Amino acid sequence: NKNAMTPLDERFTEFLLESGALKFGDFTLKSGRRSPYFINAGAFNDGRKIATLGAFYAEKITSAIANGTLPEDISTIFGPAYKGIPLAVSTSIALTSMYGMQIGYTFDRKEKKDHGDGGILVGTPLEDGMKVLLVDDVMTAGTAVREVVPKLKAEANIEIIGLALSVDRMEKTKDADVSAVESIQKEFGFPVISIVNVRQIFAAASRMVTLDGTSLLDDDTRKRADDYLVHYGA
Ligand code: OMP
Repeated sequence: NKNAMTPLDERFTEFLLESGALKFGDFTLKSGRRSPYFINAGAFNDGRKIATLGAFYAEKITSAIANGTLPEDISTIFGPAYKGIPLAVSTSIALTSMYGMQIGYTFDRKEKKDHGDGGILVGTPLEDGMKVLLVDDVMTAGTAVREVVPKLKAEANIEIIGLALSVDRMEKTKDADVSAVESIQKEFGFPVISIVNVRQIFAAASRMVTLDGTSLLDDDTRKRADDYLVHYGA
């Protein structure tokens, strides 16, 4: 059984599999690429799973604070609607309850609101000088993040201090040989951290065996994943 001594990537891979968030098959991605695996953050759909997910993000974020990648005075966690909302909420809860951090959460509306406060953001309001950490689920090409950054900058003179993902699929962007994560880091000048990347997932899953001693990841699946990464991997 897993305990705190087990590396984060191994514990998180087990959590992905156990939650049904990691699936093998034939999937068409947002980018149009056909992938033999898919990570669905929508599978974290009950109290235990979303609390556990928030705790994983908090663990990754606090180690990034400890090694100087992220500052410790983060004002708020921003999660883009809709899937980023439970991520921002569960991560801020975990950072407060497990690490005693004082931190807000913020998310956007997808629809325009023409009554009441008329605002496009919900949660901790963004104000000049705030340090905002973005959270998102899975990054393939980085499209989602590119859309949200200008929206936040228009709201106030904030500093986006980083982006925390659950899974970095480590894929090349269409027109460059670098990964989407690297190109986002370069383009926006903030660090991108992920709980795991896809190579760590496959390495960890290959080491896992079922009760009858067979590998959890059969050779055929492993090969299709490797082939996919030869083609699209950065
Ligand atoms: P980009 O915005 O292009 O980086 O694609 C990431 C988004 O695609 C995620 O936020 C999901 O909406 C979706 N996605 C997954 O959720 N899991 C995957 O394994 C792959 C994708 C995808 O379509 O690329």
